[in-house]
Amino acid sequence: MMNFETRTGPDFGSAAPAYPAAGVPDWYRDAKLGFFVHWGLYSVPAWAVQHGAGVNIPTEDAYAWHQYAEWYGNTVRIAGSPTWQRHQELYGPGTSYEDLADLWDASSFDADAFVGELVDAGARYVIPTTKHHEGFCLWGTGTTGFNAVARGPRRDLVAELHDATRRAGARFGVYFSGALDWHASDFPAIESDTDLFRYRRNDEHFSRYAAAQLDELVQRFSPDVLWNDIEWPDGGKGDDDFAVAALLRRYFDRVPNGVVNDRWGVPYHGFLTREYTHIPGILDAPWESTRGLGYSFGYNQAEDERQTLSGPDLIRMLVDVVSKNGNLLINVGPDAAGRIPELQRRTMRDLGAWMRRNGDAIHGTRPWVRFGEEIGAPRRYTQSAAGVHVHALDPSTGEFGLPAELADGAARWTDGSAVESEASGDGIRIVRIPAGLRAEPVATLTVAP
Ligand code: FUL
Repeated sequence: MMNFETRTGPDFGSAAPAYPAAGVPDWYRDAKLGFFVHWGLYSVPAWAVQHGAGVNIPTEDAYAWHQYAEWYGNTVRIAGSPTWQRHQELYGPGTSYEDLADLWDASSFDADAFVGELVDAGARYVIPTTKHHEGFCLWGTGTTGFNAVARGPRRDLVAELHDATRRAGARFGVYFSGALDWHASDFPAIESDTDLFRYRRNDEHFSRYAAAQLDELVQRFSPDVLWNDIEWPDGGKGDDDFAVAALLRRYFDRVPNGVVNDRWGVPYHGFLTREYTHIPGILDAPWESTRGLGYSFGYNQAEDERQTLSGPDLIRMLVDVVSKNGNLLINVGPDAAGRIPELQRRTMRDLGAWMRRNGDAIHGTRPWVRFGEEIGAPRRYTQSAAGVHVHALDPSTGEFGLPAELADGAARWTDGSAVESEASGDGIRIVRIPAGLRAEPVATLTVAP
């Protein structure tokens, strides 16, 4: 959970490599909602120690008790950790993490049905993990036999997800773990943030390996988003053809309307990433908030309802992020078989139902002059050609104040209910929330310009 955009890598002075022009395409700013899909060998054990209310884990134990199930391959190597202990009991001491590859049976996976659920929830883009820190490639790569076509599922999962996403009319991106690859590396387990930077790969040999993989993904799938993680090896930050600058130039040549994130460790970024972080106000630069529906990205079967965002919580989070100029990249963690666990589907169904009624006040919008009001009933603003959308985050309050700038505009509720309001002091207009909307997670009023 570190912010990788804070590091900018080696200083090359006047010999600095040439980066493509910075920027974020309109389609990305309009999309607002995407789904991350964390799926890998870690989905076989699908387990991390339970986090959340009432669980206090000292900083020095954060890695041994990692909240992310997709970190299992590291956590299991920390002797005595709860993951290590459970792994011995369940699989026997002789079973390595990588042995789980052959236990991975994805036979229930139907890419069209799977992507259909994400798009039904309102997603405009889908970003699966093509290679997470474990080093297992989910596509038929020519760079290593440690991949989903040669082992386990024996299917090209990235190709299937790509084809289904395009068929569903959504944008397709790839997550790629740039400098952390536990399969290709011979490092001890990571037990601290310091270790994380110490045990990243920085050598030229590995830079070439990672570049070949990313080039394959770009050539085969022309992804709309390159979502790199944990930076790029320092040995690949100069002006060689396997370095970030050249990779990005090749990427934008192939996908001129593409976009990249900020986790490359070089002085170049597309959108900014924020992970499990609340942003207090509008950020001028396009940004993306990401998190799991629970405390993990990879499916963690130790979690229950208490750790999982409810539909209404997720909807309020989306509105809050969009009002502040962000996109929400919410994560789904399928089980090994390729199904979305029911607890996550429940939340996604609520989101989808709300988006079908209110999606026009989210997709394609931009922030208003301020993100919302801190005083009185909580509300957030977005705007589009239709006007300013006022989102009441707690409709059970029954009413809220429309600020003076909006008090004279023609207002309408998303569901067509009549708008009842009355003038109050200071040019504010008090709007009463119709009874039929008071149980909504968020009630949205549009005020025409
Ligand atoms: C982090 C990773 O370490 C997590 O496992 C997850 O993939 C998240 C999106 O990025 O840096």
